[in-house]
Amino acid sequence: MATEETLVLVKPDGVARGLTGAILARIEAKGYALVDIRLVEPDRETLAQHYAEHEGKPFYEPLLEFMLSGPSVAIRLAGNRVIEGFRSLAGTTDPTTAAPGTIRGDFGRDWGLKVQQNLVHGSDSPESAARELAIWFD
Ligand code: DAT
Ligand code: MG
Repeated sequence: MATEETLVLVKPDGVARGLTGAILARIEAKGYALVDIRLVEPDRETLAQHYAEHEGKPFYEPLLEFMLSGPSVAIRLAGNRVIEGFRSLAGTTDPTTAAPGTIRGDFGRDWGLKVQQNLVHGSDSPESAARELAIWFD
C-alpha cells in the first residue's frame, strides 16, 4: 500500500497555549513522518475553502473567527493509515468527552464558547486530505 498523507493543523488554541511541542511529541512517538511543517496565518478565504463543508452551520462563523484569532501550525504528515491514525490520536470532536489519552481528551475542555476549541484538525478521508493539503501547502 502506498504511504498515505494527511493534513494536521495545530489550531490557534494549541499554539497560544504552548502545546505545539506536546502535540508534535505524540505524533512523532506514534511513528508518523513530518514531511512539511510551517506556521500559518490563514486569511478568511483560505479558511472558508478549508471548512466549506460546514458553511451555514451554527458554529461556522465562530469557527472562522476562532481560526483567525492567531497563528496555527500546518503539518503534512505521512505514514500507512495516517488519516485514521491521526484522527484516533486526536480524539472525538467534543473535547469534554474525548477519551483521556487523546490530544483533545487530555488537553481540551469546554470554555463556554460557541465553537469547540479542540486544539487540532486532521483530515477525515483520502479525498479530504488531498483537497486540504492542496489548500495549505500549494
Ligand atoms: P472534526 O474537527 O472532529 O473533524 P468537524 O469537521 O465536524 O469536526 O467540525 C469542524 C470543527 O468545527 C470542529 O473541530 C469544532 C467545530 N465544531 C464542530 N461541531 C461543533 C458544534 N456542534 N459546536 C461547536 N463547534 C463545533
Ligand atoms: Mg472535520
